[in-house]
Amino acid sequence: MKVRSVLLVNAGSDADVSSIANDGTFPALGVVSLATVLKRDHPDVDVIAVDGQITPMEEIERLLADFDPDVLGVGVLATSYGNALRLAELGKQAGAVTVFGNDQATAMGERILRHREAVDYVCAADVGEFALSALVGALDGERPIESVPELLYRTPGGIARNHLPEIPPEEIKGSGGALRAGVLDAIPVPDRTLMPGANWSSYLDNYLGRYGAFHAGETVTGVTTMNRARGCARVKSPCHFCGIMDLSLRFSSPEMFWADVRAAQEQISASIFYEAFDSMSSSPRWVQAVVEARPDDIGEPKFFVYTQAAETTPRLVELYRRLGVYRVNMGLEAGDTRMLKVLKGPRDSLENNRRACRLFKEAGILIHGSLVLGGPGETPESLDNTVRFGRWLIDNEMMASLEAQPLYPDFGALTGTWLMNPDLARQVAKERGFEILDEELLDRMPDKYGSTDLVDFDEVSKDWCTIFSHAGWDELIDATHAIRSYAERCGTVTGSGRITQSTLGSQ
Ligand code: B12
Ligand code: SF4
Repeated sequence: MKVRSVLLVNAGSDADVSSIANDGTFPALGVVSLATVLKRDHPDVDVIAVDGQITPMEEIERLLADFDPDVLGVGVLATSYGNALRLAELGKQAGAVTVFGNDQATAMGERILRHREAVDYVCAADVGEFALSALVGALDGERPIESVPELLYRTPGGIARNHLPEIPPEEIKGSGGALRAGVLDAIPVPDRTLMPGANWSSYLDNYLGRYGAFHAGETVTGVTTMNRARGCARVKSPCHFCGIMDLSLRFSSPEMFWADVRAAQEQISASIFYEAFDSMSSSPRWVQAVVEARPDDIGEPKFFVYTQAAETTPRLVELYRRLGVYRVNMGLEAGDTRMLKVLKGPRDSLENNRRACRLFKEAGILIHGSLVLGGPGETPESLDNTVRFGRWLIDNEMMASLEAQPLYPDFGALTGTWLMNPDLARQVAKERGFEILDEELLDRMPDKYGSTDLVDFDEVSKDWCTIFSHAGWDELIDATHAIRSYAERCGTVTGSGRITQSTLGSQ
């Protein structure tokens, strides 16, 4: 076949999935970046990228029928799998080749191909641009399918996976230290005009509706996500609930960072940038290099970045201020030192959380925080400490937004790995000093969740709670409500991730 048109859709959250504070306010950059590389490598192909999180499903269905793409690519998260499958079925009926990517596809690729005929390919790459471009080349008959990086597909001998570098070595400029430092320069600056203008207007409207009050006296002209660094210093010992697939530290050059900012200013008048670097505090040296390379004529872009309490120092805060950071996303996780050490590691503590929050408050930097309830060994007392910490944060006017949710054991995270491997769970419990509270249920987990592609995330969270938490499920839900309703009463934006609205119940 000759591929003439590609439709890329970030699937929106399935019905009933509870909203997080930032849902619909920042763009799904993945599909835009994929579209950019496709246009560069295959200039004759028509490409459209849309975000299903803010585009009604009927509109996407209409687009699918009118555009009639040869290839339909869908970005799939655990919380959007139902919508993604519906799109794949419609695409298949219309004769398109279908390919899934993003976190759910990476974690569940083999199961998806085993259970879902409507899905032809799964791309398990963290950096998916070059894989998708190579897939289009393979469909055009220009290269073998076996050469497409991190692609999963059916063969007469079973499901194959091409374990190949996701960024082709020839795309990486420089060598040695420079290679690691600038590896993400291989990803071109996204052409944000490949996503419809209506999507960009919706992000801006949603953002202003939720956070406009924090920008009094200033004109916000556009919001965007950008991603010029990935990874986290905890790569060898991640937080137990962290489901991010590849935590190795990778960067773009500072020049590329600013080229990306400038392009977004020109293309969609962006003035607010969500840099999705998983942990910006993990590399103050890179932040400093970016600050030093700041062009004089770049204006006043404002940044929202991920940071860790344990890595927050006065020097880092000063670097953030010079960069233009106005808000940080900090996974505070708990208000109880014992729980913080179990969930994250020895450097974390309630005092460290408080210290980091004070430093940001003094610097006038807003905080988006989240709390995870029901970690291993959670007790009613530790839960209470976390609820009290939530109130302290709000009373001290430190929070632009505060989320709370029961722990979801992502199958890509250590917590999910323990469910799939009960012996490992027992060994870790012994080493880290927490108990297995329901041995029989733990032993049933691999059979219950090990081969299906349809995981009910409320149920798996409840099972987790029964096995690992002394505080019961109802107590976790009550604590979630206590934190969220206090936030709402005080005018703080709030939300909960990876749980359905029906399970959460009304406020
Ligand atoms: C920024 C961000 C957001 C933003 C923007 C939304 C978005 N969809 O990107 C906001 C704040 C709005 C958001 C919302 C949500 N998010 Co979010 N978010 C992120 C974050 C921090 C970065 C994503 C990003 O922009 N990366 C940069 C871009 C360039 O890369 P990318 O999106 O990963 O895409 C690349 C690859 O995945 C792949 N790829 C992606 N799609 C496709 C499609 C095809 C066909 C192919 C071939 C490849 C491919 O190629 C892309 C380019 O390299 C990630 C964490 C992380 N580090 O990935 C979490 C993350 C993706 N979010 C997550 C969740 C749970 C959510 C919510 C469901 C929250 C909720 N309500 O419960 C919603 C979902 C909304 C939705 N359906 O889009 C989880 C997903 C977990 C999972 N296993 O499914 C993550 C991994 C964080 C985590 N560990 O908990 N999120
Ligand atoms: S949750 Fe954040 S701090 Fe923890 S390992 Fe993942 S990226 Fe790093």
